[in-house]
Amino acid sequence: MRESWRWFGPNDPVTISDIRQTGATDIVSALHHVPIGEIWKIDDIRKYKNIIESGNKKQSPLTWSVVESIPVHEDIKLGRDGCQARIDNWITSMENLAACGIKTICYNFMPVIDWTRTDLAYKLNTGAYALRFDQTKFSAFDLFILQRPGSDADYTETEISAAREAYQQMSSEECEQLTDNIISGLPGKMTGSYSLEDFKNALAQYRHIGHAELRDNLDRFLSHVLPKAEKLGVKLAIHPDDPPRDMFGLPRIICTADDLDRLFTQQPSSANGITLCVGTYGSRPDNDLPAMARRFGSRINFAHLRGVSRDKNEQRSFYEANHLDSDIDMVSVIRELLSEEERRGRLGKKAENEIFIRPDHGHQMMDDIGKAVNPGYSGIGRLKGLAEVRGVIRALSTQIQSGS
Ligand code: DNO
Repeated sequence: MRESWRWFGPNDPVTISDIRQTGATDIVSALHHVPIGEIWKIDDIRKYKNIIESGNKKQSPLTWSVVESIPVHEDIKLGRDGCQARIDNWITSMENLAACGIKTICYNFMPVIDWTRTDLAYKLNTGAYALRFDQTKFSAFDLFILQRPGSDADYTETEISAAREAYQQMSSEECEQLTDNIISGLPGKMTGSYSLEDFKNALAQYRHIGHAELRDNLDRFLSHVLPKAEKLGVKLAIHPDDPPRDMFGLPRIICTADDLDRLFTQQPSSANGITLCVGTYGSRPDNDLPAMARRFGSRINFAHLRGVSRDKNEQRSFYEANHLDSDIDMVSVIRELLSEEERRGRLGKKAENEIFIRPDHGHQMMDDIGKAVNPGYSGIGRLKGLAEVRGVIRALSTQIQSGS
């Protein structure tokens, strides 16, 4: 298991020296400044890698090992004429990364929006702040703020009246904040940030794209990317759609174990793999995370170890809980990941196949409260998450080694 940490680049308030103190050994990052769809040049990658690794001789070393993410241009997801040039650019970026030794690449195939939350500072009873997705607030945004044409067909009468009530109770500042949270693009954004009008237009482009069409477009993308990845020894890691279900009338196709089965049936290449984002998959009650970790073990190239706590009466709403105390049995998930590594070891490929894990979306707590942070990516909360998860890994590894 390789402990990694996401770093958003030189402007990230959590610095490389801070990260060294966490005990993580690997960095997860991206060239966030390169416009989506353009090539990541080798010189830029080297420069960036150098910022991360230049202190390695004197200090405990950090290696840029995982890319999260090379964004996939909307033209590719839409299967537009001319998208081949965008696919070629994506491949060139992958080749350039591989030439610099960076061979694990996370990406996603969510149309228009990336991960989405309604609250970025949801106060917990501990006094810390968490991220939250509230289905009623989300519907209120879709129906009454965005006023997406046709949106009422996606909700029941009861949902519409609950959303109307929530909307009527929101102040104009709250409406603005909600709009901002949903459409302005969270950190590490893989999509643009939109005005309400642009956002509506972006959604409208998918009018004729259903699940089948989007899957075909993913297939087309992968059928070009995977053969090259195999040759380069690059491992891809598709991130699930977060939250894992259709939103704004857009199809979302990486949400469940069935979706993953379909993905690997269509594209069996050994380079085709996943990011097991435990929190994302876990925000659906029908995803059994330890079972998924077991079933897709050989395909897991990267894991985000965080948990969510779903609302009792509305299972689509959740907040991001402590890493070990959520609706997900994290200890069992970690046990599955360790067994997978052991299996790889028996096949003689442990070293090159260790699974990169990272803590994800920590709480904003203690000295981080009141600081400008990237939502979900403040230092102390993630440090707590990493420390907890590390303890579990250590304890389970000892048990596994001693055969108990
Ligand atoms: C959120 C992240 C996502 C993720 C992308 C992967 O914190 O998990 O932004 O990086 O969806 O492509």
